[in-house]
Amino acid sequence: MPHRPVSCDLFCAVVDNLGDAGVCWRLARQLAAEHGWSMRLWIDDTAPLILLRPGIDPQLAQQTVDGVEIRRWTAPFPAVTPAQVVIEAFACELPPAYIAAMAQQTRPPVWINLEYLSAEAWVAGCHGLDSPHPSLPLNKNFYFPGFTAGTGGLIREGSLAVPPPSTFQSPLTVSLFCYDNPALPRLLDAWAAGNEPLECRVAEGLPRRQVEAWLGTAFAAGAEARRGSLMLRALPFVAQPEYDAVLAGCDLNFVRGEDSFVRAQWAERPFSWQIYPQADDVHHGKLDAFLNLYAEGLDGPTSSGVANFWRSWNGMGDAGAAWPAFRAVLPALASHARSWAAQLRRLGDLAGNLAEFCEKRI
Ligand code: TRH
Repeated sequence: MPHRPVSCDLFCAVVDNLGDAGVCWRLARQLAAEHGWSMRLWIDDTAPLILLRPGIDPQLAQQTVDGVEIRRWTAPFPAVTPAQVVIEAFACELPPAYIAAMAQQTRPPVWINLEYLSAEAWVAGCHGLDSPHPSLPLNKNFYFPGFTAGTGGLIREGSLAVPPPSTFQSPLTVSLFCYDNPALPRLLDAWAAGNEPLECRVAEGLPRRQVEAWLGTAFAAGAEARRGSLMLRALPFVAQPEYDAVLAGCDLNFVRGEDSFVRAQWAERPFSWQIYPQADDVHHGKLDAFLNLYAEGLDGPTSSGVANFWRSWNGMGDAGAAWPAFRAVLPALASHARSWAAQLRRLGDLAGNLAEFCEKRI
């Protein structure tokens, strides 16, 4: 590790939801804690961050939490000395004044564009490629998280414990974190009408509001409701580390987007993923790209049980009808989840891989 801590500016523009902030906060904290980097996180909206890490003060334009200097990204952008490493998360487009300052540095910063997570086959071929700036003496490197060799791997903190395998006691325990999902009411119907006792722990926000609509009665955080074989518990929103405990405490996890999707894989339990919906159903191809990777090594019934259910959960079928076949393969999926996570760990973690990539170029 270089003597003087590496300085790094990480830029995050919050598009919607929590994931942009969720991924950037995890990465910033890990680079500071595990690699001793001097981290400065520029974020244009701290609201999601405060949910993910209670204690962050929304009033402060500048504060240091968990070894990360958090700065509100405002326009006009303040005149600061660019860091040695500049991470532009999810192609958020850096402030022009900051780019001009980067070009003034005697040693141009290592400029990283951290891409969204995708399982598509082309990702490994684009990982690490660089593109020279059209007019300034700067080079941008594209850095792709991923599930295969040749990518940057996934975010995984060194301190993250591997939970004990689930035991599938009765009731079956399920956590629910999703977007607005038209497939949900049919699934809740199937669970309520089923023979097996099932406890569904419902995350705050979009999931709870949809369950409340299905119940037709108030269902505030902390509330419980029973319908036939289905027991529903409304969870409060918990900080990121506690969310890992929610995932580790269930037999099956419904997750979405990017960060919770990755955490579900580190929880080494069966999961169902609602991918971030995009126009023209572009996300369907991305879903299948991951399914093809994830289902490698699974036998026919397990693979089709997963594929049919996930596709139904993402608008391509009836999740209520696809549930029994998915339920039947959960034990097989539970052991697959452990070998899958072991396979992912062999890629190294994204923060470690990124630090190595950058430190070679500083
Ligand atoms: O919130 P998301 O839907 O974020 C999305 C995705 O990142 C998507 O890729 C991106 O394009 C879009 O934003 C703009 O889902 P995600 O990525 O799972 O982020 C949710 C975060 O919330 C994650 O860090 C886990 C965290 N979380 C908690 O910390 N506590 C909780 O109680 C819950 C339910 C979630």
